[in-house]
Amino acid sequence: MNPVLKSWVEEVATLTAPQSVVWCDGSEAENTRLCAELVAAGTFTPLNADKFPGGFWSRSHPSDVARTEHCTYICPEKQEDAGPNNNWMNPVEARAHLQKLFSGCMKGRTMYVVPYCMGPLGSPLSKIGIEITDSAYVVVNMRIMARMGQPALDQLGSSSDFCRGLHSLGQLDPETRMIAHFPETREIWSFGSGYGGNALLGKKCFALRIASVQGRDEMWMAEHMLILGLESPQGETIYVAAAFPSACGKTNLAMLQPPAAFKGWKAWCVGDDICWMRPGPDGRLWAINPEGGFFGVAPGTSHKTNSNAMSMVHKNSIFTNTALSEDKCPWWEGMDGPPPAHATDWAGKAWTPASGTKAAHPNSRFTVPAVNCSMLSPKFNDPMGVPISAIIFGGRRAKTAPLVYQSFDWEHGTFVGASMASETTAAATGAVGVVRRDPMAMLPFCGYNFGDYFGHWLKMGKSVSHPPAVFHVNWFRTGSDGKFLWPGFGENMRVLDWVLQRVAGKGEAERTPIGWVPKADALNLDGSGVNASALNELLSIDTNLWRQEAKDVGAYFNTYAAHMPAAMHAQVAALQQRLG
Ligand code: SAT
Ligand code: MN
Repeated sequence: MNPVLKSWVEEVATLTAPQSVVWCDGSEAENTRLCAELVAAGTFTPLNADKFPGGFWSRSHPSDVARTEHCTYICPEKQEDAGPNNNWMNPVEARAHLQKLFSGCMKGRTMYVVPYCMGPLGSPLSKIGIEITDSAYVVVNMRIMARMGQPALDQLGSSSDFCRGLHSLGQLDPETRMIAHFPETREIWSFGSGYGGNALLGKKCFALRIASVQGRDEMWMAEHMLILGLESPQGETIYVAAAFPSACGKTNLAMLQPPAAFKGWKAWCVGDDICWMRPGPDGRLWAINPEGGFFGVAPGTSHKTNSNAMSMVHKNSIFTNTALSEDKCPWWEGMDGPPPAHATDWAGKAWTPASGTKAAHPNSRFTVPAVNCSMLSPKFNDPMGVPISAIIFGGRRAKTAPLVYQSFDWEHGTFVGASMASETTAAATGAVGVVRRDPMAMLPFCGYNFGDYFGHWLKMGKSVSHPPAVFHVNWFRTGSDGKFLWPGFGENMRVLDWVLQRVAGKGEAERTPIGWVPKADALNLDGSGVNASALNELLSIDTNLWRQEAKDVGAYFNTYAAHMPAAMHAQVAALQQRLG
């Protein structure tokens, strides 16, 4: 028994006073028992055993359906280390407050000790975390989302190098909710929420907020990126990583199905949300997906948008805040076929298509084991990961950004990522559709000062002889009629094809003030239904809008004061000069 772990668990049990302590081994038997307990407690409803074997439907508290950024804190000793991009609390004050919240909070409850490994077991890139939680829902979700249980404990051995995560549902009161991170001691304290990103501590809390700090200190990168392999008809596979904000289509892109015009091409999913990258001996960046499953947005998922996801959710999956049909199948808006005549909505109420309300919550989710995905990359469990040839940034923006452009070099690419902006989505509480700066799609997830983070990106680029080429895409550009100009989904392969060509030193491009933009005939649009005038609009750059954009980005960078690298200010000036 690991003595450091043992004494921490005892310390937490003394603080939280649970009725019993259970060490989770991650076994099938344990999972069956916990799911049965969740059914008995009314938290889980078993799904139709023919259509969704091993599946469960769950509803959360109606005030606990998304990440809550206003009560998420980064607590290093110095406020400037958290930066203006984070809520900061003095760690001494935060600890005192949390001690009070957690004191006796598990009375009458079971305390689960959940060991987990982020990354392939045995990989030198993997990291161990321990989550202590009073939620069986969290345990069974963690079992899907990470390599959970005894093998993680075995990998830890007697080491004290693990991320400590303490979680309690508390009373699920939004008023006392708090998700606090202590990057200096690799600790997470999460109170008052059972929602994915707030409660499955291996995911955003560890694999991004804490890991980004570890990456800074150890010269690697923890990024909010999918990882996708594209295999040509000749059998060569190129890997790309892509950063988009939450609920902007990462899971769909990660599971892309090439359209008919790309006969013989195969796509391989390595990950849909998080990417850890390190320099390899060959001077490239090598990436692993630290997760073991997918926690995807259900609404909008259909055979048209993501048929791989539609197939993978039929086995051993958990659905949270979708609707439930009378024959005990999950349902959500945007699914293929007609809506059910009668259903139970995400709030537990009887629902019909005439109700005039959404049956599924816009941020309802499926939790699915990665092994269910039929296009899962054979490299998913490879301890060395995969070499990344291109990084793609993307946001949800109606105007400004063209369909795709390539940065001039790594430094300019870092600037392109740092100046990202996107409309907010239902993945976090608050207004939806408001444009905000979201550098590298990391605004809610970077565990330290963004100024220093951009500096780290610049350093990483210099540390490798073959840094990935950097691109920006925008699937969400609208025309004068307000309609999307680009069909998206599988058709995005047409843009990825150009990206791959550019990586190979081919692909016709035009040098513009913002970067390299494809020449009109450089994209394979065969069978896409996109006509010449739409393409023209998609690739156009409005110089006036971009002058304003450069000004806004400059002002945004200034908020990071002395932490902002001079090279980033120089990029703003260079862009302004190119725009004239
Ligand atoms: O809830 S999560 O943070 O895990 C998903 C997301 O918002 O990206
Ligand atoms: Mn995400």
